Amino acid sequence: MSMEKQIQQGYDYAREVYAAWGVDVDEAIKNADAVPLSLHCWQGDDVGGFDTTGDLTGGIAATGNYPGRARTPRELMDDIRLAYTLFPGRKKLNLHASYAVRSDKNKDRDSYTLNDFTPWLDFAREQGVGMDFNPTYFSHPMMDGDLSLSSPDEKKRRFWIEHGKRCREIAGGFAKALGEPSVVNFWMPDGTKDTCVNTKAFRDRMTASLDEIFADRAGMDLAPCALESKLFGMGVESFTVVNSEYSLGYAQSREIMACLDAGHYHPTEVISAKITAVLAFIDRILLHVSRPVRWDSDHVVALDDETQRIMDEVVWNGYTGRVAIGLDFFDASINRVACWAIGMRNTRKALLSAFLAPATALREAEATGDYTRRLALFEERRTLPLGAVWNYYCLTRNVPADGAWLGIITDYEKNVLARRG
Ligand code: RNT
Ligand code: ZN
Repeated sequence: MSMEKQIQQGYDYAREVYAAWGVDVDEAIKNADAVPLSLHCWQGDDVGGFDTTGDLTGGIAATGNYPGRARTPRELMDDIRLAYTLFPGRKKLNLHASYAVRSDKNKDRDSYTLNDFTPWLDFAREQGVGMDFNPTYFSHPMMDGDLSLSSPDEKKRRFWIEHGKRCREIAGGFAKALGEPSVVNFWMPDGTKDTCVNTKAFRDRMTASLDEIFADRAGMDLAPCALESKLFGMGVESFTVVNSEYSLGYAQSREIMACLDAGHYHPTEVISAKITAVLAFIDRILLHVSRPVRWDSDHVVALDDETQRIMDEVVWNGYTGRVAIGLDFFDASINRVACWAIGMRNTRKALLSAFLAPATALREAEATGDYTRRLALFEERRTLPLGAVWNYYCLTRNVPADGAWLGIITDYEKNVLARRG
């Protein structure tokens, strides 16, 4: 039997199974397909970027040295171009400021303009995707150790304030050019390795800096800003200026978005438990979908319980319009293009599964207090034929089904990545 025929048969079977639960498979596919997922450029080159030559700093690390890292904007675009053919659904490109292709080599991060990202804008146009953006508060000589916006060094602090403002302008440019809002995510490593005495002073300086960056409210529609919290970074273990409480308070009081990264909390704390709590008081959030293995390790997103719970919470509570979703991981120990494909396919699969779930039956069980039935349904849902619907979805979008995409990457590795030296 041809693969196409097999997939069609699987779909026919799955459609009936789901119909028995009152679920319309085609509707679920349409809904899952429409949610934008933002692909992070930094998986392709181990968060290296193109505007500095130094080491990665800021308490984050990509471990491994698998061959084939993208070394130039061209190579990174080639890799992303291929990755985009390996998963279905609406996508965006998530770029860091450090990936500037500078029009003038003397320009620094405090003076970047849209012109320094022209090749990326052209690439986004070519691919028909929107763009998200991130100021880069790490891997740069103007960092004060691990401090940026909270630095007591006024010259450095001012440099990073200007960087934040430039990034808002650039993202506004992306949004105008592409006709789709560009979310600007602010994450900075600021904190101290050992116990901090004057924690208030650091936070006061951070607040003053952020307030200056966000003072101009114009442009927030086209380029909405988010603040990402963190628990700790390597070398920044004892005190983090923008921790969870800080970011939620800031985002709520200043009417910006909060960014929740799956790896930025205590090991048993999960962001799926926070989504409707945060959205009760904050208008929109950004999610960094990642996989923390014992710590903020940024492993490739798996189709695990937490990824599923995240998507269930977003979808079942009707929050797809108020939640922006980006991927955030960097694994240098395996094929980097495969990382994108695996992470994106899993994230989209979790979305599809959320839309396919017997939500009406689940809600009914809960509403009638029948928690036994609710649990039974939750468990039976795990073995519903998601894979059959997924493969059909891929087929109809001209994207390889499960089992058919890895070979494409293996060829690319042989013909392109292995030659990079
Ligand atoms: C770091 C944050 C942040 C970065 C990217 C590169 O802990 O998660 O989002 O991963 O900005
Ligand atoms: Zn993140």
